[in-house]
Amino acid sequence: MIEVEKKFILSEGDKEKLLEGADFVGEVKLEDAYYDKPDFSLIKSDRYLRNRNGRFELKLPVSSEMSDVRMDTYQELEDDEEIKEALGLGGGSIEIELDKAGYSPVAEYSSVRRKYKRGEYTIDIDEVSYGYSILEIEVMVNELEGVDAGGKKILDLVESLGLDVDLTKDIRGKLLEYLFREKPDTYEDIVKYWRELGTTGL
Ligand code: V4E
Repeated sequence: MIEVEKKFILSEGDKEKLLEGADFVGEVKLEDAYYDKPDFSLIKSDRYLRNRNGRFELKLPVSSEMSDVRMDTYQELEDDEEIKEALGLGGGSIEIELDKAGYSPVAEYSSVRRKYKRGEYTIDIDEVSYGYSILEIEVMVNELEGVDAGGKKILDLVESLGLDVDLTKDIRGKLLEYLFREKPDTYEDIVKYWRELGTTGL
């Protein structure tokens, strides 16, 4: 299965519309520390290594054909051995190998995530420790349906509810908002690099 997700910042009224008839699944606290090298080469290459609640996760991009609306489609590795292999690291513990290769934490924050289920859609509402709130709609599709089918499902839901969002405009997720606030020069450097590649609408 492939997970397709899109982030939104919604008004309270639109949040209510979206959550109408949805089931509350639960609340979790997420403690995130993102790792990179001093030149931010991992993030620039659209790969994201984080320690979430004590476990390492590596997000790797899955390509999408959609052009005017950016969807987040990533494969996630959660096994330390697989992560080390994907990053070309040696065989010691992941902490030691990351340190040896020059990776260190570049962003740390926590979030409270409230999860809801509305039919086939999962809705996450995150309240972030540095004062930010963001909502994510997520749908699972199988490999045969493809990434674009998931994107279309999300757009169909947003359009059928008449939510007041500009789908062609990208917004900053939690990591990008953190860098925007705390490391503005780094943020500009990364986004400039992505703009040249055409991989972000920011
Ligand atoms: C994919 C991506 C990033 C990864 C971190 O995303 P974030 O929204 O901060 O994380 P979170 O906690 O919601 O992850 P989840 O729990 O869903 O796994 S940071 C930047 N990107 C790529 C990207 C891009 N190129 N352009 C735009 C506008 N947004 C994101």
